[in-house]
Amino acid sequence: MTDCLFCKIAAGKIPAEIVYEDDDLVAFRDIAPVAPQHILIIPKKHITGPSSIAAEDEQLIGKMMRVAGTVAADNGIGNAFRLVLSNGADAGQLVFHIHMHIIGGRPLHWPPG
Ligand code: DGP
Repeated sequence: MTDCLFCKIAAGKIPAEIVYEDDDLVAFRDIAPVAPQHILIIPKKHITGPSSIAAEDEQLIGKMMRVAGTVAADNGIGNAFRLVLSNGADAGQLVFHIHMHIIGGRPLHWPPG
């Protein structure tokens, strides 16, 4: 998608502090961290959000979850981290390219905000 911020980050057209990349996924530091470790992991494929995941995306999204765990471990929070996906503006989704927040490095409370 041409006018998507995270597609542009995935394509290297907008700079980001990338901590992981492969053919399918990119993980980069959130520009407004809410914890000492706050990383976003995205598929390079444009998917608008969780409710737009198609059956053909199941393997990709499963990989995103698996790699999130390794990214967390590689950044020192492998034993205590939270994965967050927001769907829709009313849920706080600001960027409409699916992304999973990997958050850790401080106590994480429940319920989240
Ligand atoms: P959400 O509210 O779930 O849609 O989260 C969007 C996140 O994206 C938010 O935590 C801030 C982050 N973000 C927005 N613009 C940029 C950017 O240009 N670069 C980076 N690294 N993160 C961004």
